[in-house]
Amino acid sequence: GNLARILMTGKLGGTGRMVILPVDQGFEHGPARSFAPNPPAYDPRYHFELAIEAGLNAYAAPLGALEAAAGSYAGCIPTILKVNSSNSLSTTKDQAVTATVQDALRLGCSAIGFTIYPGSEYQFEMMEELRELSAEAKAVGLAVVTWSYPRGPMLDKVGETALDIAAYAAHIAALTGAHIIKVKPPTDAVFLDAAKKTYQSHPVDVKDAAARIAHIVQACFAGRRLVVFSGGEAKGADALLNEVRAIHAGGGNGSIVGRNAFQRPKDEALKLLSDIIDIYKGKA
Ligand code: FBP
Repeated sequence: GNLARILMTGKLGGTGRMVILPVDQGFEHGPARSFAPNPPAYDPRYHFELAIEAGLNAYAAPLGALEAAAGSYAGCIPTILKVNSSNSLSTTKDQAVTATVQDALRLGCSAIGFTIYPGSEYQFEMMEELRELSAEAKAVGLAVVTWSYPRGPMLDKVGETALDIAAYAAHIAALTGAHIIKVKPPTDAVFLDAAKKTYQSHPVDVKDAAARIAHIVQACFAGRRLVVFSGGEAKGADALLNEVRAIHAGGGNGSIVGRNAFQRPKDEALKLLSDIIDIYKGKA
């Protein structure tokens, strides 16, 4: 049904790989920080156009942005309704539920998207909210996409993207029943080793970016769940394409690229997204 629709859409349709455009950074980081680098991106219709023209699999956004553009683009590309959101004015590592499964149905979405923060003081409430929303979404045939971002008192900036912590967060998301799991690309840090909390050596060559991706894929039920990796803040095209090469080589299912797409002028963004798609097609 809806998961298949995401997988069958766009230039990567039918390959098992996908590229998704996520635009919730207005909530997470604020409008100017997100959209001033490329002002046409203040208009939610711009993101639909970008995702459609680039031949992506899906576009993910919070309620208001999907509603504001629904009149023009409903049905043109699978959408993922981001049903919870945080913001940079908050001091707590928590998210508010800002949309419902009913909203997703009304807007013709293929999936709901939900963020959990494993490690935060509020992690268990977030997981319980996710359980309720997932059950509702699955009952009506919607897919569930879970953003799993470790953060909280135990983790410093290095810990948030350390390989073992990223794998742990991905595995937790798989266990909550996500169809698609979204994490940041893991670094070569191994947090629990550093903190001398558990094992002394990690079962992976941490210096090998593709091996790190393969370790995350393994944590997502040995590849029985889909896992995509975020693009992060805007960076040079070569750096991003190298990350994508590692995701492809490590067996990851794709990328979810926001700022690196919509903060560039549209022609540059289309070129970069096309290069990313070519890597996932095995052409580059
Ligand atoms: P980007 O490609 O822009 O990193 O988007 C992916 C994403 O998960 C967004 O959905 C979200 O708003 C953002 O990253 C959160 O990033 P951070 O945790 O660094 O604030």
